[in-house]
Amino acid sequence: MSEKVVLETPVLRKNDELAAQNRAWFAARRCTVLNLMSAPGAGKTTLLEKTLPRLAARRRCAVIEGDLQTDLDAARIRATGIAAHQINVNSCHLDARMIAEAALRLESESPDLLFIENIGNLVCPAAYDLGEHWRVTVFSAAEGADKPRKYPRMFHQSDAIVLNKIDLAPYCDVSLDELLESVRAVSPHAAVFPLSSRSGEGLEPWIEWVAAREVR
Ligand SMILES: Nc1nc2c(ncn2[C@@H]2O[C@H](COP(=O)(O)OP(=O)(O)OP(=O)(O)O)[C@@H](O)[C@H]2O)c(=O)[nH]1
Ligand SMILES: [Mg+2]
Repeated sequence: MSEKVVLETPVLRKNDELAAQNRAWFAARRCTVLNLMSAPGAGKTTLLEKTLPRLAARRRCAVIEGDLQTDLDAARIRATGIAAHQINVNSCHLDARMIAEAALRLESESPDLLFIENIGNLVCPAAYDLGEHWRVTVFSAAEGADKPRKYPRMFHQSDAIVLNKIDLAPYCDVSLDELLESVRAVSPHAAVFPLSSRSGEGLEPWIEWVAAREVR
């Protein structure tokens, strides 16, 4: 345990320094950055596919996509007409250095709203500040009402929590009330958005929350 602390601390300290530089770099360009985190398959890309066209009239959007392999997600985003840059990394999380490099590639788009889709993982991304202004956890309601309590860090650190796939909850014996209680227990102050990216139910409050985000 003590060995783990010795190894991790300098890595995270260096990452925090770079993240602070990223935040200032984005702020100087009036670019608001959202870091979307979740377990694999919770619906981050689907949520973006539904969200981006609704924002297009109000905000100039761009996306950084993180994945181990393939540029499938970036292709899905580009199909909506929004610029996307894919990062492929052999890692369970994105870090601030990767974002610094990727942001340069999207600079010519001069986005005022930049989404980062993190690597699908409910644990590691929570430890790495990317220089974002807002953190969002996307959780699939099909995965069980106990999960926010079992994997609290990501939920606890998020400004907003999207409870996606509410259309599936009844088929998975998941009580939405219990899930909301579990979320509130670990993250009492986050904005919570139960919705279905598939049916569009509940999407509107989420869109309005995103549209109102500014650099902070
Ligand atoms: N029923 C239902 N399915 C959904 C919903 N949102 C996403 N899906 C499905 O869930 C699967 C995974 O969605 P993605 O958007 O690829 O998830 P992701 O979080 O981007 O996945 P990774 O990038 O691989 O971590 C796809 O088959 C989607 O069609 C939803 O609200 N309801
Ligand atoms: Mg994805």
